[in-house]
Amino acid sequence: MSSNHFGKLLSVTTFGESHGPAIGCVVDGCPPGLELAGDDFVPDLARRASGRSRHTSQRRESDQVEILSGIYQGRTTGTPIALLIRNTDARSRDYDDLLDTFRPAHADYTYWHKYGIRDPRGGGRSSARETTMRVAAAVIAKKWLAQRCGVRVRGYLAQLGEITPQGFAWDAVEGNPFFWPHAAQVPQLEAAMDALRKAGDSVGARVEVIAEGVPPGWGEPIYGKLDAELAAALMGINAVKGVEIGDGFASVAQHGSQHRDELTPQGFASNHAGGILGGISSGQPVRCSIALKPTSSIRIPGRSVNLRGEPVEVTTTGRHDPCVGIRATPIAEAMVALVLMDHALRHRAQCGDVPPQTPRIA
Ligand code: EPS
Repeated sequence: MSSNHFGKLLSVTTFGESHGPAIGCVVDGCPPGLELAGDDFVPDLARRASGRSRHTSQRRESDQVEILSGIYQGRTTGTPIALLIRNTDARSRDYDDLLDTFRPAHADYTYWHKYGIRDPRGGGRSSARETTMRVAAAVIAKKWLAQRCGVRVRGYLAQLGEITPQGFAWDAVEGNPFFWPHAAQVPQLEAAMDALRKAGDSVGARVEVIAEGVPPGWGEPIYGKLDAELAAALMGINAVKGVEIGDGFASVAQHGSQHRDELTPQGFASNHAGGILGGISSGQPVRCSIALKPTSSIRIPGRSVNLRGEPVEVTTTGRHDPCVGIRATPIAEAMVALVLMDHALRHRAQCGDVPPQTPRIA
């Protein structure tokens, strides 16, 4: 009912609030024998963290993972893996003005109506701080997928406001704080973000994730379709307002003769489907992208109401991201990796002994 949990054979439960003592997760269903240590979590948590450039929130958390269970002699034991990260840089006074009102476009209003109580400090449970634990959990999934299945999940920022990449190189993506695939445009992005920050406004973004090496067969008809579960997982990331699989909404204007991915003995002739046919992976790269809305916590005053329903003006101060999309690439990768590992295990459980009858083409 309370939905702090997702996944079937690989499941993740997260807990904690942005300004509570700690956030954490329990990852259950990871097969035994995977080497896992605290250092494994460092790179991806650093990629997601705030305060690593002037273009993100300046809250600086150490994001040090404590592994509380599920590991013996450096390997997973098959039992629940509990991970904990202590919050060390919460500044709750920034939220004093929000005790009595709601930020427009924020979860403040809906949480209040649903629960009748809300932790306004840092947005409480609705804070993007929670995504830290998704990324931590997915470190396990990414490692297992890479080692056991040869699957690599990686993403990049595919649009920032109106700016789109004018070139593409995976090598460029990790070389700038935006996860942008074309290094020559980074000064343009920096200028756009500086202007936005000065104006106290925010902007939306698009992130694309591609999973390579996924074999044919992952995903389940009818209600466990791989694309449906990816969409749900990606849509569940804070600020996400749209998900596309493959060509997504561009498919609307395409003809069947153009959209269909023809099969040849050398492989598929194209990948409009995003690597998923009938809810099951085809063996092509799985391609998804997400639309993130502009952050709701901005300095420009906006109209709202207070708890009594009276009109008020809200201005958000404190440490916020002018574009949450900048930090969303590792989070989107995480959700894709967690869904893929869950489906890999589900496929292995039901169909692991189905013999291949036709050569694989992709
Ligand atoms: C967030 C607001 C800011 C961000 C936070 C997400 O927190 P605070 O107001 O407490 O400084 O820094 O992001 C993180 C702490 C994080 O680790 O991602 C929000 O409103 O969602």
